[in-house]
Order: sequence, then structure tokens, then C-alpha cells
Amino acid sequence: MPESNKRISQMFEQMAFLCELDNQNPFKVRAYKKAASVISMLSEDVLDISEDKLCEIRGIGRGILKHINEIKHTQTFSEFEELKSKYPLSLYELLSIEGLGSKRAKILYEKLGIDSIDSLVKAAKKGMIRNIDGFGEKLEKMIIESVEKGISTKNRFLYSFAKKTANDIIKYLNSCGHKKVGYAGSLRRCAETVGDIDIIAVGGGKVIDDFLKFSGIERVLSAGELKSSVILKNQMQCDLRVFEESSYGAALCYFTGSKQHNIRLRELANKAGYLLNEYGLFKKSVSKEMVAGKTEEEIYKKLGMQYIPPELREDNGEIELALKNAIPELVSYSDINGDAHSHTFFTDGANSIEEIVDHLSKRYKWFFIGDHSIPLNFVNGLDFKRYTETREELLKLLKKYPDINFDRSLETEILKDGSLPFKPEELDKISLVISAVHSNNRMKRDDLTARILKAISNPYSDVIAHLTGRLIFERDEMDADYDLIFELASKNNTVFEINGQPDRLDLKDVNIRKVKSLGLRVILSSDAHSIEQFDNIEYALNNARRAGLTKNDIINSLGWKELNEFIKENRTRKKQLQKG
Ligand code: DGT
Ligand code: CA
Ligand code: CA
Repeated sequence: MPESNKRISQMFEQMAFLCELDNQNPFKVRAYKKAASVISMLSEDVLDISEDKLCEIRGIGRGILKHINEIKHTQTFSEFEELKSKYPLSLYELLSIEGLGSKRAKILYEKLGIDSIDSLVKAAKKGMIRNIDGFGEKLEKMIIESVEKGISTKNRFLYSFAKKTANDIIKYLNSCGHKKVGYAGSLRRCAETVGDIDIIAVGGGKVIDDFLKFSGIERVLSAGELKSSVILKNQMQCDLRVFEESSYGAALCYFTGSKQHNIRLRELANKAGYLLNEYGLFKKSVSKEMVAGKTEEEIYKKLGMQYIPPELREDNGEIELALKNAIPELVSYSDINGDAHSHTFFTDGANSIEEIVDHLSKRYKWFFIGDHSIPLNFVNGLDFKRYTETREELLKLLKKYPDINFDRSLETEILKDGSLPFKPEELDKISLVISAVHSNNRMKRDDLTARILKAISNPYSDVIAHLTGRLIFERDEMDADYDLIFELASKNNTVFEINGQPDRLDLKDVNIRKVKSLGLRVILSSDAHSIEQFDNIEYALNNARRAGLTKNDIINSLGWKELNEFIKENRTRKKQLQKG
């Protein structure tokens, strides 16, 4: 990556952080984050790109362009300097520690004057962190451990980023004639974040030779006959390992992990008189005969168990299920009949209703097209009148698409007191109400909990979107009593969203398992802000699979009629619950 891109991208990243410390508008924060990420992926020097061309790059708006121009002349920009004089930039270091986001960094700074990793560790070792509200002894211990082990979240990447990177490499290797190539590791397990990419291939030393010619490589860490590690230009590490075709399944299984899952498999193999490693499953007897290795399926079978999908391989109970032949049939893409949460250019989306209908009609049986609501002025949130007008505009298109069903949803802001910004008779006319928190998310724990509980009790909250508000690498979950929230949700038959925005993935897998255990269903959403982002649904699906969900656990699998009946019945039930 060109030096100046690295510098400017980091500057915007830090700016986003400072804006968060300064309690500025979350959309502004996200705009800086987005600009940072977009610039880090440009191969051309951002300072050499003409203004017109820069404008065309998605994620670089007018505000960002102004800053880039200022940086050209002064190496920095004035708003950044202003905030830097208000908060120490060294606080930014704290974000590299697991469990710390900007919210906690700010509290540490305000309560204890902590402004660097150094002063943080000192305070943690003195036991000063545990007494802060919302921190506790566990987090204090985690901070010390994380610093001492040098575990920093800085070296991890979003799943979506890693997936695209891995696909580029595999496509390249395929184009060199290597057909048996696949990725393993945390990426194959569809983890939320990925440390490095692990690729397994068949084809001898020629694979390594070709790999080293890949144009995305920045530097080579090691290159042996059958193994190589490199750092890519986008700063990800990629490990490639080459195997015989007869070992491909064993290698894939070994390097897919997780480590804990592997340990359990090896124990089972051992007990059955086998030896399991990355080359295959072998008899322990003198013959050392190989009994499986070419495919993963035959390995699991020989171990007397069902095949385990990679998403479940975390030693989280999946081994026990597989031994009992009780691994559920996980939900898959073909079970998704529709998507219900998106944004058009009436608020902060990039596309018109017509463009979105055209796209989604080719993809799904039904869909809802959404937008933000009042009072989110900075994204031009819809009031009831604009909702109704734009809904009518959308419904006019139904004539053109006789085989598809669609309607208008609304991502309705949960106000500070937990109410929704519309009267019941208006909510009654909104076809799908997706309630969510976007503003004032730093309330006191009790207040925030009460706010969400009230929103859940509202008969018109058909879906609760991105419940915890976390942004991976950027912002912790909002501080609320989620146990209490899930308890009430269970009484209300609440539908939670699994939001597929790559940095949200909210609910996360642990929470999805919790919700399923309460007998609740969820909805997978892309939360698309542009046509390409409808593909985000894949990331929501990953989380659902990691949590062991089946087709029946998601309301996306319902037909249009069933779905609308379900929404209606749920509203009625909640109204009765409120009366009783
Ligand atoms: P990451 O890259 O940090 O997101 O996580 P992974 O799971 O991809 O971990 P990585 O890249 O270090 O190793 C890939 C897989 O290889 C890992 O999931 C399991 C396997 N593996 C690596 N080292 C060991 C080991 O020492 N013992 C066992 N049993 N398996 C290992
Ligand atoms: Ca890895
Ligand atoms: Ca690795």
C-alpha cells in the first residue's frame, strides 16, 4: 500500500476514534471509518488521484475530499488537530486491546487519567480497573493478559475482508491450473474475525512457485518445498501448504481446526486405535495403514461420527452431537426467501427503489425495502407522511412484477425513553417495523435496559435490529442487561435480527444460541445501503450456522403469506399481553 495511503487511512481511523470520544454523531464516525478502510484498499496513491475520480469512489464524500485536499497542503486537517488538542491521541493505543473500545477508553481516561497502554497496565496491576462500573475483575485480568501475551486485535481482520482476499488468491491459483485449492482455518469456520489465511493445495512444488508470483504479495516470510508464508499488500498473512491428493481431506480438516476441535478428534481416533494427523487417519498397528485422508467426510465416518460443518467446529458440543448422529441440518442460502432490511436514497442508501426492486426480484421470492425513520435528521429519516408516500411509490411497481411480493419496512428509531416516534395508528399502517437504537447509545446501563425493554414490549416492534450495537474493532456492545432483555423477549415472542453488515454481525453467535434456547426465531438481514451490500446476507447466514440454526429458526424461510400472518399475529398477541 502506498505510504501516504497508510498514513491518511490511519489519520481517518484516529479521527473516527476522537469523534467517538467527543460523542459526535455516529454516522460521522462511520464515514471516517469507511473512508479509512476504502483508502487502505486503494493501490494508487490517494494524493495522486484527481478530485473527480476521488468523488466517484464509494466511501469518499465531500467532507472527506475536503480533508484530503487539506492534507495535500498541510499534512493534516484542522478538525483533526482540534480534537487532538482536546484528547490525547495516545488513547488510541488502547483500542488494540481485546475488550476495549472507545467507550471504555474514554471512561478510563476520565476516571483514572489513563492515556496509554503503559498507564493502563499499571492501573490494572494495582487493581484500580475492577471498581469502575461495567469493568469488573474479569476484564481487569483480561487486560493484563492481553498486553502480556501481546494479543492485539490490530492483527485481525473482518471475515468479509479475509474472504475476498482468499478468493482472489484461490482464483489466481486456479488460473495457474491448480484445481484442488481451498481455504481452511478460522476463515473456513466463518469466524467473525480472521488472523491469517490458511490455504491448502494439491500439485507439488509448482503450486509454491506460482503462489510466490501472485501480484498481491508484499513480502515473503518463508518459502519451502511444500509450505510458504507471505504478507500480502493488504497486510494480511497467508500460509500456503501443499499436500498429496490422498491427504487433502486430512489437511483440510487439520488446518480448519479449531485447535480444540482437533484435539477432541485426535482423542477419539486414539481410542479407536488410530492415529490422526494432517496427512490422514492411520491404523496404529505395525502396518500403519492409511484408512482415510482424501476427504473430510471419510475421516469423520471412520471415527464413527456424522460429518461436522466447519462453522460448528469449536468444541462447543458438536462432537457429542455428531457421535449421536444429531447434528442439525444447518440453515442454508436456499432457505432464504427474502430480505427485509435495507436503505434507499430517500435516506442514507445509494440506490433508488426501482434499482433495488429490479435487483431483489431476481434474487428472492419476497422482500421488504426499508429506510431510517425520524428523528434521525442527519440521514434524512422518514416521517409517517414520507413513509406512506414512498410506500405507495414502491407498491406501484408490484404490477411490473406479478410473481414477486414486496412491501415497505421502516427501521424505526427507539427513542431515549424506549418509545417509537410514531402514534399507534400510524405504526399500524407500517407493514414491517424494525426497531433499533442508533442515537444516545451511551446511556446508563439501567436506563438503556429499560429503554430496550420498553421497545420490546411495544406491540409494533416486529423486529429488533442489531440489538447490542457493537461494531467489530470499533465499538463494544452497548452496556445493558441482556439476560433481562432476552427474558422479556421470550415472553413477547420477539424476533431479533442477525445483521449482516460485515462489522456488525449482531446478534453474534453466543447470543443467537441464547435466543434459540428460548424458542425464539430470528431474521437474517443484509442492512444493505447499496445493491452490492445485499450480499451481506451471507455474513448473517454464517453467524446463524455457527449458532446451529436450522431453516425453521429463521423467519426468512417463511412464505410471503405466512410471514405477514406471523407479523399480524405477533402484534395481536403482544397487545393482549399488554392488556393482561
Ligand atoms: P486465526 O488465524 O487466528 O484466525 O485462527 P485459525 O484457527 O485459523 O488458527 P491458525 O491460522 O493459527 O491455524 C489454523 C488451524 O491449524 C487451527 O485452527 C488448527 C490448526 N492448528 C494450528 N496449530 C495447531 C496445533 O498446535 N495443534 C493443533 N491440534 N492444531 C493446530
Ligand atoms: Ca488462520
Ligand atoms: Ca495460519
